[in-house]
Amino acid sequence: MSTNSDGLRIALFFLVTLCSGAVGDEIRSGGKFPLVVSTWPFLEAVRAAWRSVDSGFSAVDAVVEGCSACEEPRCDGTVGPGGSPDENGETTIDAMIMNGVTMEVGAVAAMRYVSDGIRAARLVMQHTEHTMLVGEQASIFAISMGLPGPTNLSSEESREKWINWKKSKCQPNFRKNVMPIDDCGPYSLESILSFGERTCLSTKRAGLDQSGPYHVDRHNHDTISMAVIDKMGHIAVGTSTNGATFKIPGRVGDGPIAGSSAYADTEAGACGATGDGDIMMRFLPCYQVVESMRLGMEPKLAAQDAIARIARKYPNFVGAIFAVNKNGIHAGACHGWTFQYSVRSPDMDDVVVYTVVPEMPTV
Ligand code: SD4
Repeated sequence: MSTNSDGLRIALFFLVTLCSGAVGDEIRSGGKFPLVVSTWPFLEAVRAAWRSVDSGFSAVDAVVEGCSACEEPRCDGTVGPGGSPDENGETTIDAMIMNGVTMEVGAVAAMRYVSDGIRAARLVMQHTEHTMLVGEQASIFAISMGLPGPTNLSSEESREKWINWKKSKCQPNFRKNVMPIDDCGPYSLESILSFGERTCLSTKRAGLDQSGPYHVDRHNHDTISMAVIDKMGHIAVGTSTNGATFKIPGRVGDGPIAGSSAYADTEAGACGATGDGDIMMRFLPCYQVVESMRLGMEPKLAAQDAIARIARKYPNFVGAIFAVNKNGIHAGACHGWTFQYSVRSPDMDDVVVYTVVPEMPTV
């Protein structure tokens, strides 16, 4: 959550970057390492990661500190507990961590009753041979390994949001090709078939306008995705989100999917993503970005190329990416919304927020 002075800092920076024409350009981190990069102006999260990595902790430790600092105050309502109620009004957590030295990954998906997403993900990475645990079994594992729970992850705000959504007949929602199209469930395929030809099904979407998807914006759909390069030059990434508001229970977004919401390889660089995970996870954009940088592409072009590949198939999708290569050069690209990402490096007095406007790539 930004303080007033954070808000002022962001406004000032926005003005400065607009005036200098530096919005969205590729930036070289002067002092090099350590380096922290995060989606959105999650200033306290970046500061927490910075304190950790600057005092000598590893990139993995710093990612955990940074993402945790966003989970506790529920950044933007969509990270940590108490946000994004699903169709049943429940909040669940998706989170992932990746060590770019060992390529180990730990993730939890649709985790219930435990609010510490990134810590649960680290437990999976460091204390199992697995990569991902899901649902209630992820919660049982996390609690058995010492995390607090079971806890009700709803908040007054998420309950109110859900009650209002129920009152508006569960609109909008994520159903398609089912009946009823304009009310709450139970939903069925049978009743729609009675309308006639099966080819008509594609026009029967519940709560969705054919011209565009469920409206995705920062306040129903958000992720902290963070990359840290530590003093050794080792890279780690992590993500945490409570996903998409009014999602169908059981839905898992891109947050816990390595290569989609984030990816790291110390030999190449890192990437973090935010946006419509249901679309983005079909393209593994962060894997693409890191592999492009490995082949020599500059971060700006790598990020633009990954976003453009999605936009060609889904022109209405909303999403954004930051890319940072192993030398600390960073950039962002976005589609459908204006994106901001935050950086802290040794040559900065505090976190700097970069603004990226949507654009089609020149390639
Ligand atoms: C998801 N991508 O679950 C995540 C949440 C998000 O901005 O919005 N990120 O789809």
